[in-house]
Amino acid sequence: MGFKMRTLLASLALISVIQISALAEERPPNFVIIFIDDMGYGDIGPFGSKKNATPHLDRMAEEGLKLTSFYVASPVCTPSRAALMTGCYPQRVGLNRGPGHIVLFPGDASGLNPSEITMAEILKEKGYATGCFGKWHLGDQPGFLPTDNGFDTYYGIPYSNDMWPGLKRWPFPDLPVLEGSKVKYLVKDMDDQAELCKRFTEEAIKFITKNKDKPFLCYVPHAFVHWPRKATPKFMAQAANETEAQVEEVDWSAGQILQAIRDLKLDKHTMVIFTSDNGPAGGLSAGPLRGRKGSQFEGGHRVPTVAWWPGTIPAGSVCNEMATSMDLLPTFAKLAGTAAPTDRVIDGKDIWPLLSGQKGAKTPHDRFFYQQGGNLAAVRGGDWKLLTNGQLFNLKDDLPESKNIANQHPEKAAELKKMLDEFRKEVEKNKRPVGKVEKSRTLVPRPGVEGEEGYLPTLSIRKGKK
Ligand SMILES: [Ca+2]
Repeated sequence: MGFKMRTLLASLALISVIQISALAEERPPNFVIIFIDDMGYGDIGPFGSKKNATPHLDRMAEEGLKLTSFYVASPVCTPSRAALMTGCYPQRVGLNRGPGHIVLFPGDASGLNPSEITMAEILKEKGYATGCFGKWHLGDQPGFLPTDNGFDTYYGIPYSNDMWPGLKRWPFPDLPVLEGSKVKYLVKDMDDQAELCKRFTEEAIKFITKNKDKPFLCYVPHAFVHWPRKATPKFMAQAANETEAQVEEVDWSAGQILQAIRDLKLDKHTMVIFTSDNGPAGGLSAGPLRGRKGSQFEGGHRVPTVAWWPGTIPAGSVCNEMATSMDLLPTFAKLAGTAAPTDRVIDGKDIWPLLSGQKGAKTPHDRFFYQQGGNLAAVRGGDWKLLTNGQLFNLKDDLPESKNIANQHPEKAAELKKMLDEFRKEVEKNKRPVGKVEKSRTLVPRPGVEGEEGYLPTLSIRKGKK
């Protein structure tokens, strides 16, 4: 081979290397998060449910990775979502509880501080289209909504689907479905409730289709399977009850989204995470775990999680290492060619070595903190878990947390107690203020109440008065 030919080949090789990296730079992966409300660890086929038919999630797990020790940072809605969006423990961003209740209520003056940097804002900065389709629950005042926090597109309910006049315990306003920051329609009855999964799925697929030529973040926090429950007629007809019908409709939704991604030939460029915002509410299952929604036991925090990215995440694999919803922000940021913010403490860590199935990859966390009632309630370090009440469990030998062995292992209990103390101190030092507005009002009025009084924040009035 002559000198000229060699030089030519060498420069061609160089050009293709440049082209490949330019392509990666231009086209980082898409991200989809399907975030179910109140679904437990034992509610889907890949995690052992025999009751619910979840063929699409079964296939997703066969083609992807099952994470058996994936945690949310709180066992209830608002704090769990705050952690997912910011990559931080909820108390760090002031959202470990709402101002008047364990979660935010309609018209509360608090919400996600606009100065927090959400996953959507990080990705938007890198040229991503960002869409949120479903239940937000991080504040309903100006500055707190998805469209104020990095999402170009929003379609969904601003808080829980039980915060409506159908629940008589509180004087709730009508339940609005928002498009952007505007009210699109009101959820009037159970038939409207039944449509929510289908509508959010359709809007998500519309968004994916529209943005198929650029990178996107598609966040789908379903209102299902939170009470009150009703599914569309097809699912109601084939399931034993409304709870099973909702689980199966959520499975359908995941299947529709995955199929849309395949049909658009985006499957090699898209990571999809399926998980839940906290442990099981009534009628749902924590499988082998102790505790439910609201609890500091494993059932409250450990959620059924599947990661899917054909050709990149190894098919049919299982990861038992500890990982958390807070890790998605730094992991996505890295894959998008950037990094988590460095001007503040971020609790999440890059879990790409776990997701991509690197041999021998270990959890980046030597500790994970659990909550109950908005307060720090437990810590896990390795296989050990200590509750703030002094109970010690070994999760490897005793997954159902049935035997308190604090007396047999005082040195382990002391080691974990030190982690709890360190966390309290460290968060006290590095916590950031919750978002606040001076004067708040609900997005829509209470039915039948005239004038400004109809917009009073739910928790500022007592039922029966006025
Ligand atoms: Ca929830």
